[in-house]
Amino acid sequence: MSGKDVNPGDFPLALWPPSASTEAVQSDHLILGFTVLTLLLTVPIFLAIAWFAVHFRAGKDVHREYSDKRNRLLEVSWMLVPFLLTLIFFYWGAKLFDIHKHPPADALRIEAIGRQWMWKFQHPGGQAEINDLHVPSGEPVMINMISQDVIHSLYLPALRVQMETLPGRYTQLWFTANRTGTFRLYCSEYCGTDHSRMGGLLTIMSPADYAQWLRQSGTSISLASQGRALFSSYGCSGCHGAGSAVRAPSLAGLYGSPVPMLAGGTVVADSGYIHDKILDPDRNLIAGYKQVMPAFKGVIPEDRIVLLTAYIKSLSPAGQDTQPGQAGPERTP
Ligand code: HEC
Ligand SMILES: [Cu+2]
Repeated sequence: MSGKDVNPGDFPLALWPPSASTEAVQSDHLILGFTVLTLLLTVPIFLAIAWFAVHFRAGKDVHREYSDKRNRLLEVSWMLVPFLLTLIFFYWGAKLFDIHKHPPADALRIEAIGRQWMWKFQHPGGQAEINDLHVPSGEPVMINMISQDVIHSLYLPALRVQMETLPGRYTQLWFTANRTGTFRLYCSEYCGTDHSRMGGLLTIMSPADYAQWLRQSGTSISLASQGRALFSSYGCSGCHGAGSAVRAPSLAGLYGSPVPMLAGGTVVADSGYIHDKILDPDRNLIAGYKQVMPAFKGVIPEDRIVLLTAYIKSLSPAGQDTQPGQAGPERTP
């Protein structure tokens, strides 16, 4: 275990939380820079208002005549200069937003499920944890998340990242931590009675400590292999398996490839598509098949959809790199 740099109970009201990534520091610079600019633009106005209020107060003998002196250059410049200055922040903010929206393709992928009132995290090797999250430092980590019930929001203040978890739709956030330590994680979207308890600790470990933590934490059955077991226990293999009497599409090679739709056009089979197809197969009907698949909405919880998707993913070359070895392709004709 790495040393604990921060004791989460120590500074419950710290206004400036510790930062644990270079992107976090960049966000801080943006916020500080914008605060300074806002002060530069507003403080002189408030000082002037105060001065005018005192100087021109009722009863004081001062010059109050209308003046027709005009300085066009001055008037244009005090609109244009603040506009251009704030525009810099628009580009700066958009650039950071763009970085936050595009996780690197080789990022370590951790699945998160929010539900009233807990977080569940699933690592690719199958290790699962509740409320606490362990991640390695020095490498990009992408958290792919969804909600089992209402809207939640995963907030990792030390990394300055926060993302809503929505029912029925995957959202992502990513970061590369640059130090080890223990920090807080929260749900930052009011989600019911025990919302305030929906949080835990984020532990950032050195890659070696993380590898050791993975080895020590329970199951060594990968998400894909757990998914393969579910694939037969839910009866999916009865239709999608080799030699099935039902005419159902082969799921080998599905992940990442375009699927022709009955309504025309194609849809690329990503996690979101597979998720929707399992829960509500009557939506997005596929060309060339008779839809006989039962809807699994309300039957299969989100954390198991993640496992099934990991299994289906492992049947494709596109999913091989993230789920090495474990599940051998089970090809259907
Ligand atoms: C009764 C047979 C049957 C069962 C059981 C079944 N499916 Fe299907 N499945 C189908 C059929 C038929 C389709 C094509 C539906 C269409 O026309 O849209 C399909 C489509 C799919 C697709 C989209 C495939 C593509 O090529 O785009 C996925 C993913 C899928 N099923 C996963 C599953 C999973 C996971 C399970 C188990 C939880 C399951 N299915 C259970 C018959 C079945
Ligand atoms: Cu919540």
